[in-house]
Amino acid sequence: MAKLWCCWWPLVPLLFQLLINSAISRLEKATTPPLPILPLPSFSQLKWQQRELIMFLHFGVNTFTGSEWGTGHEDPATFDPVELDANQWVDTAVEAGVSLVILTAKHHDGFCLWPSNYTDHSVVRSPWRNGRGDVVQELVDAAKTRGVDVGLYLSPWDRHDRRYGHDLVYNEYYLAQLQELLKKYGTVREIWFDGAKGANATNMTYYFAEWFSMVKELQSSINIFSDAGPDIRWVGDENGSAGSTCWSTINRSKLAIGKAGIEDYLSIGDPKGRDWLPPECDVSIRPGWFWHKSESPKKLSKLLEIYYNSVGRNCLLLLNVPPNTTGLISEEDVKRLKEFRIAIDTIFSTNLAESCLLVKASSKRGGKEGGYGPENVLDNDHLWTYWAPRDDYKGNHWIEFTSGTDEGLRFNVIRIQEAIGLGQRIKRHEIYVDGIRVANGTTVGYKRLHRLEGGVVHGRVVRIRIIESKGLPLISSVGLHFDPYWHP
Ligand code: FUL
Repeated sequence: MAKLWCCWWPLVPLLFQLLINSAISRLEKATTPPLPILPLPSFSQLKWQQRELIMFLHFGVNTFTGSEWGTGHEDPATFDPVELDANQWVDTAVEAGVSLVILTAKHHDGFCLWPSNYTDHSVVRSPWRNGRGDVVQELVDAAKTRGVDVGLYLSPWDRHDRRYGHDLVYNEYYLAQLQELLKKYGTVREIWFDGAKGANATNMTYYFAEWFSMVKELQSSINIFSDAGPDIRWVGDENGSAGSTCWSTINRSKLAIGKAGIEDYLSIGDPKGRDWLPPECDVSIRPGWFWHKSESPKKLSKLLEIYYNSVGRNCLLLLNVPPNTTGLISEEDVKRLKEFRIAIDTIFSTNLAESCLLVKASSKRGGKEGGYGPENVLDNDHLWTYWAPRDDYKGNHWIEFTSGTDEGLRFNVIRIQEAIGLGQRIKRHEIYVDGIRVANGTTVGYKRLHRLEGGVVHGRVVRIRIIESKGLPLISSVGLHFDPYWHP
């Protein structure tokens, strides 16, 4: 017996190692996700990004006086939207596929759409609802019933209040109003700090640090919008168009609210940016922000162009639809919005890539069972399931779709989405159909849409090549679509 043990004992460490290895390999069964590349979006920024389309409601004394920037001397008696129905506003939003509506609680003229305790320049002095109305409350109630979120715009520039220009008292006044709005009306998902100020306006220092801290203290899930964030940045123009290169990353230290000359930086962002600060494209469905009798809504083709240049360039589209003097969104705007929604659904509800026989890629993380195969780009999760190449793959990264039919694929729009939860990465990409390049671009981000300048293409094999990226490219979704409204 002793002899037998003698010849076996040198094998004990080996057996031990085998046991450990098998335990580890059981643990290693699921391939781990790749490392993120910083900076990353916050939870609220990620939720916001998925909204794609949000609605602005510019409403106030300007609606009645026909101006865009009120003087601050307007008589509150002019505000009398006799048929105001916030349910109609929110129904219009829901039909357009909007999940967040942002109201101008106070524009530059200083008139408050809620009964503020800190000024009488408000609905209280108007004939509307005999001075007992509250537009903010009516919007909040209508939105709540329909499961829509609310955001508020509180203009820093106030042309009415006499405290404006006196730093301490005006900042106290502004903070008091912020507290009213953020305490009294339930959850507010976005707050808009507009950077506009007239050329001859009184000098004034805004205490942004105090404002932003107070906002975050009162509303944990809110996103703060301004020229400089801290959560959402202005895109640098008001035509609803982002740069064709558009990074969600930027350096906040280079930005300031109301600063001129940074528009291009805002529009393009910065691949080396240390802050995740995605852009929002604000634009009005009409020429003005406020409703004016003589103006009409943009054509459907214009709205679609805006959609491709904003949502299709890694941005959110904040589309303004101003209620009119009766207090309703005009029928022609409602109709145009419906057409817009129908068009978006028509274009994107069918993904021809799903009909492909074969989807393959240059490499995939974790091999066959890794869970990061190219087929992930065809499911409905556009964030957390994605195609990932192998860590050590050195060649060009590509993903390819092959049609199984003789007729092949006929499309004029290509959609690519990155798994931005792990950082924005792609710097340059190209798209080939049967070996011929049909489109190329730089950034992708949450969503990149190529509406083909050359019109419809017809072919069997579609390949997306990632020419340059920060680390490995991670693609969460690809779509090949047909846009019947596009006639280049
Ligand atoms: C600008 C303002 O001056 C406009 O009136 C409008 O509110 C727009 C959204 O922002 O800076």
